[in-house]
Amino acid sequence: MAKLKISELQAERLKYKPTLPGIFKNGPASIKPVFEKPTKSISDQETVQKLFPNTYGMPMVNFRKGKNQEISKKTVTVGVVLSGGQAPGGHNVIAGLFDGLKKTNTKNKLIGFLGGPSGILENKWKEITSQLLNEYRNTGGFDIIQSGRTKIETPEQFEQTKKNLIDNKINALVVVGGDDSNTNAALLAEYFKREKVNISVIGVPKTIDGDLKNKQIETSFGFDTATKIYSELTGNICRDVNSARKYWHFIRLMGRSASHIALEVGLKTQPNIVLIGEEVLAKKMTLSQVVDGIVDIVVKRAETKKNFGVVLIPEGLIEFIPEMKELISALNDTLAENEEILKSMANIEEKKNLIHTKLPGNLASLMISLPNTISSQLMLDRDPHGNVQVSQIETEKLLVSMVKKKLSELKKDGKYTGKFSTIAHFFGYEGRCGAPSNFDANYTYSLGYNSAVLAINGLTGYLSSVRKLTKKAGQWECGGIPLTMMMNIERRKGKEKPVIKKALVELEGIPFTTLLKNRDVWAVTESYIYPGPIQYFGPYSVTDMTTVTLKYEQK
Ligand code: FBP
Repeated sequence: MAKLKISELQAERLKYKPTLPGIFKNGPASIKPVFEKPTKSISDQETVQKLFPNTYGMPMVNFRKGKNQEISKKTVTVGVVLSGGQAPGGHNVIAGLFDGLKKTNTKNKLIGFLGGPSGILENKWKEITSQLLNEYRNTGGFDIIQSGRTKIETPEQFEQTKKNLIDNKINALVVVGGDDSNTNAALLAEYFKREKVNISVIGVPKTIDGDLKNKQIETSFGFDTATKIYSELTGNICRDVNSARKYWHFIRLMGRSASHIALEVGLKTQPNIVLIGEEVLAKKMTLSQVVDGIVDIVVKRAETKKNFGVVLIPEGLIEFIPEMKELISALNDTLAENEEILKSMANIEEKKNLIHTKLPGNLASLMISLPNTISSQLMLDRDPHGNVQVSQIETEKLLVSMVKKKLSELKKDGKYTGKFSTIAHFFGYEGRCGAPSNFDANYTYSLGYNSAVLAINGLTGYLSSVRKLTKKAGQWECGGIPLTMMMNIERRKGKEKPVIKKALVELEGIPFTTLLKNRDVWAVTESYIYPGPIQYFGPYSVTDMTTVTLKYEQK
């Protein structure tokens, strides 16, 4: 077979040797797991404990130096699955996992399930070999085995998973995913324990959204690279704006349920307006108040002849506006309850008319008042975890049209004399498969290696945890945290379910308060910063810098 053509940069990146935390220097057989105190779920303890009687309350694990030769005597087969949206560094998780397994025992085997969790259900997999991996080390994407959003949820699916893993003689399954996929990992770990099946389940924290984090999981992988890519793009737009001085750019940034991406990109580029969903929710702002806030700044800038600027909008903004949140939540339930009848309707208007009759009056009126495209986008299928697909809702265009309308009213009253030409953008898919930054290349490789150590030690229901991330990679600390510790009860698809709680932007945290302190100045001046592209070669301060969010959170 002809060899695939690769770019010069990729060829150089394939040679990059990720730095592992010092604890891994002599391999897994010289590491001992040290157990801390029993843990509790972050809330709803009684209910979560009842749902996870076999895996609830497990202690956190830290890895320390110590003889552990026994693990080299066993031969294990591990399965790995990439679940959910792509995030830079997924290939290095697999590389770290593979190297950790082989370093323990060269006979250990790694197989990758294809296309996400559906690969487990359909028993589609391929063996990961060093030859295969050598083409993927330090590259972006999940294409080595692809990803998918199938949720393993019915009793039949759990049974099928058990059967396929047993048939393939798998000792451990590593699930690389976000909060929903790791919730699924926790359910699987509990199920295997209940069924007395000796298969470990280990999670790896992935998502560009950055909302799978806590004290022990300082960041999810991919957030670093994706935000660096969006910051480069946003910085370039700021510079274009400052050069041409004729457009207002409205940029929606991915981040479904939390605004970490918008905040990070805002801090790195200092545009005129950065909307943060969590603030909108805390202040219980209506859609019209959000629009008024933008209008005020547009008018103020126009008074000094500045008819240009940049606005950042988190993708999930719409779900943070209380009235919209209420509408979406009612829609989630109504769509789930009327699934069958809606399926039989071909026409979207017909579907909307039915839904309007099922919604409470105030919510039906709100839905009817929205532009047609937006109300149709709100009706789109939920993902398998019951989330509305906000990546497909064009909030930036909704805001542009509402701001335009208000400005034209002000113009009529002689309160605005400026010009408002706009360009709308959505940055999401552009960043999810970028070649991992040095930080993400090291972090993902370490997370993968760490998951191998957890699995080989027979631990189950743990999330791979690599900490102290603002230090150099060699000084990072490693271990595992029980998945049940991160859980609470939430309403999904119309039912109360145990799920890993998403980490939202903290309004008292340094990242947000830094924005707060500066945003009035950024609104009226051109304080733009142009971060430029990710650097893979050059001075350490440039190649290995972490996100501003991580730096501030670890202060
Ligand atoms: P994960 O939570 O699975 O990592 O995905 C996050 C994300 O990138 C969101 O930012 C975005 O809303 C969503 O995926 C898009 O999903 P899809 O890839 O299915 O279009």
